[in-house]
Amino acid sequence: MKDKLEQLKIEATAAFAAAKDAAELEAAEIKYLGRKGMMAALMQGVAGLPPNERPMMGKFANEVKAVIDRALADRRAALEAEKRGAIATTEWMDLTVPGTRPPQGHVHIVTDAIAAVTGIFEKIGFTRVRYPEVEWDWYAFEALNMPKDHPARDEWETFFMDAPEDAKWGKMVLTPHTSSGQVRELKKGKLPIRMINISKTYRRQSDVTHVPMFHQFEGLMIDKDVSVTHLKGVLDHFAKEFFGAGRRTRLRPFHFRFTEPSFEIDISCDLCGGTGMQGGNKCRVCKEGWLELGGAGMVHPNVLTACGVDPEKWSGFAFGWGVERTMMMREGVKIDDIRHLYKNDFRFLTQF
Ligand code: FA5
Repeated sequence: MKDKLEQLKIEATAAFAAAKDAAELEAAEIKYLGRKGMMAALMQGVAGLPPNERPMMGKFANEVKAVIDRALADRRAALEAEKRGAIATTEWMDLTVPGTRPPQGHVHIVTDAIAAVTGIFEKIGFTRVRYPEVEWDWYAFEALNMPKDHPARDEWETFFMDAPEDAKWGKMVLTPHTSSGQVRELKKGKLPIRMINISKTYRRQSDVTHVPMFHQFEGLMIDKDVSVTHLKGVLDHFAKEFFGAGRRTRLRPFHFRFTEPSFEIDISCDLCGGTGMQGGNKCRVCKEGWLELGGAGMVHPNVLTACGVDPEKWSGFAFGWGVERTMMMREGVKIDDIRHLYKNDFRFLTQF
């Protein structure tokens, strides 16, 4: 038994030392030290010896096993070190080679337009605010000089919330226009005001120029002696900054219950170059060379009064434009259906 153990020690340590890589070392480990390996077999033999021989032989067998274990550990460490040393030649890299850029996304074009609009108005002293996506009837209509059952409300094709009516503020609606932000701002009572409210708005509409969820930007300037000239100046400044000097805008007389006088603002259509025609047909988007971007006017005294502001002392203008439509009219954008913006089609979005 002792000879056999000696023999195993010589053989196993030689086999480990000769292993050229981790796979060979593992095979040798299984052969000599595995559960069904040669060392285990000899250990079983020791267990079967007569009781008087067992302790001495057991001690010797353990010594042999310790030597073999160490030989295995030494070789494993040596192979590891060899491998690490070889990395310098097998796995070198040139840190000066330009890297591969990960694919980079970009913000949605509407988000981009919101940032651009904000930037232009902030530069001329307007403060960006945003108001809730749900609103009370009073803020959306009543305070804006549209009493209950007034037909002017129909224009806003409003979504009503399935929520209890408030005794003071009325029904809850999905904000149909950012003009309710005028009311919220005026009711704060901090005058003068230069506000630009950009928020989400909702209407029951869907076609080439309408989506059920869209954004509006609402300007409100309240001060002493503000006139239509200031309104025109601010809107012309915006149009020049956003669309470039070459585009034309026009103010068209209109009627809103919450402004007096009221206007709609059109811009010459970029899709058809302001001609109203595209390839022998009427322009799909504007049909007439001009596209309406929003409404504007001088804030009606009834609105100021409803919000606790004295119309004898203060006056001002307001305007509300659609962000999506405004963005679509940017030079070169050429989107011929507003609904593309919210289809989440990657092929469409990655064009910008
Ligand atoms: C209004 O919403 C008024 N609150 C604007 C206003 C503000 C007038 C302040 C006076 C003073 P109108 O319903 O026309 O007005 O909408 C304004 C703009 O929002 C439209 O010109 C258009 O650019 C955009 N818009 C309206 N409905 C939609 C829609 N369903 N999808 C996309 N854009 C829309």
